[in-house]
Amino acid sequence: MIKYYNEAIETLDRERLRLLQQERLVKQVHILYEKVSFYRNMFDQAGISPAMIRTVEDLQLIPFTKKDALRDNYPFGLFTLPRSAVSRLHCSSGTTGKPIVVGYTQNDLDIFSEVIARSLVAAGCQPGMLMQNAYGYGLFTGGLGLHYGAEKMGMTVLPISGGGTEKQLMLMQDFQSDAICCTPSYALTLAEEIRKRGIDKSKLNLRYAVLGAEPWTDSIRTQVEEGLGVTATNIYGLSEIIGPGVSQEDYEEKGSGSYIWEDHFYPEIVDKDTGEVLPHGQQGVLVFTTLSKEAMPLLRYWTNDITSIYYDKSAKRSHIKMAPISGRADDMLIIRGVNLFATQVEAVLEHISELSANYQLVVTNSGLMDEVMVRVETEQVLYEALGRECGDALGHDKIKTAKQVLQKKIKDSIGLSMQIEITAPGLIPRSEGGKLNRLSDLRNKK
Ligand code: ADP
Ligand code: K
Repeated sequence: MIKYYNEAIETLDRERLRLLQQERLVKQVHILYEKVSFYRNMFDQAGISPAMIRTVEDLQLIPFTKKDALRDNYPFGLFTLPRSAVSRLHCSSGTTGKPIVVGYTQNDLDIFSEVIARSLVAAGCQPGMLMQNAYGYGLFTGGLGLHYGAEKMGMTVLPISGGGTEKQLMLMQDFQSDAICCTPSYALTLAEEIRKRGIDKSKLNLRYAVLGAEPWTDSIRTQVEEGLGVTATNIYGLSEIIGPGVSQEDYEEKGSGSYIWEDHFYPEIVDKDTGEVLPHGQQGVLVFTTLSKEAMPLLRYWTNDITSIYYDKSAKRSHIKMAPISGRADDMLIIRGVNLFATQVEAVLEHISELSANYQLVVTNSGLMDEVMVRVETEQVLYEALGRECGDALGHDKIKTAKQVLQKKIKDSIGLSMQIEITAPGLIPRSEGGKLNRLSDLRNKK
């Protein structure tokens, strides 16, 4: 059994880790100033020079790099090298029009595989295990990222990609997959299909699920772990920084946050309005500086993801941890003055056993004010039992009570009154292989 993929680095004492970060940072800042006109102009306009950046604290002198910079320099304008020196290109979806383009040298790809390999060991995987890779292959960084990282770590990879649930379940049984990686919403779909089809869970060999690419909470974790018979951990990342594997939760430290592989990615949490760096433990926008990337390094990249970072003294590794992402700053709803992420509602569902983790938020403003409706499904087994008991499961007292409890818990913990619609199982949209949008914003845009 291996406990670490790269023990020396993963447990490096923090002072030496800091020195390594600074050494890499200094080198990278010089390269960017020399090779990338976007950064040269940024430094010149801010009245700073590369020589002023000597420590990670000095990063605060540098303005943020936002997604616009990638759009404005589309497709290859942020590369430090000619396109011909780049080994691979990936794109992230981007909301409208042109995608965001990222490039990797062979060395960048090695780092990508290295951080994924570390992540998979942290997730509980071991060399020799079979990884069913149900992340999408293609321009998306998830499929190929996990693929090469799992191979490097010594796993057998099944490159099945996302979707095709029938085949996923067949090969999962026939090949006895030990682990699966996919989005949490797709893991939920698979768990549900296993139950629906009456697949005998003792015929499965799954032990670990490595889930990421979208926000999720323990409400989903509980259902996936039970439904697939796995230990499920969180993997986080974004194309601009490298892809998945920027951070990963340890399977024995579940719930305490995900390690950020700090020798390659330097994190800061900043106030979303003022940009001021916030102390450890405080929530804000996650900002990353890459430390070792060659083709497209980024300084203080504004991820738009909301979380906090902190050191966990009792942890196996010395690297800093981040809390689960609450959501993206641009997915945050402001309802009657209250900030709201879908994950806050999801977190409440965990404590109501009558309800499943299949939910959707519908926002409207047909009246004078914005209204949020939570549509959530009844838990399947209970639904069937209650249906047999009284004909209409949704009319059963247990469900009526669950609805009231949900309404009250949401009011108490979030501070908003929401309408609740409890539905029969199967009526809320499911992931068919990729990320799932749980928000339906029907407010008429002015
Ligand atoms: P795309 O934009 O095409 O979906 P990316 O993979 O680059 O491609 O998306 C990265 C974003 O996905 C992150 O900035 C974050 O918002 C979200 N994300 C990725 N992993 C997680 C995770 N484990 N938890 C929450 N959000 C995640
Ligand atoms: K629940």
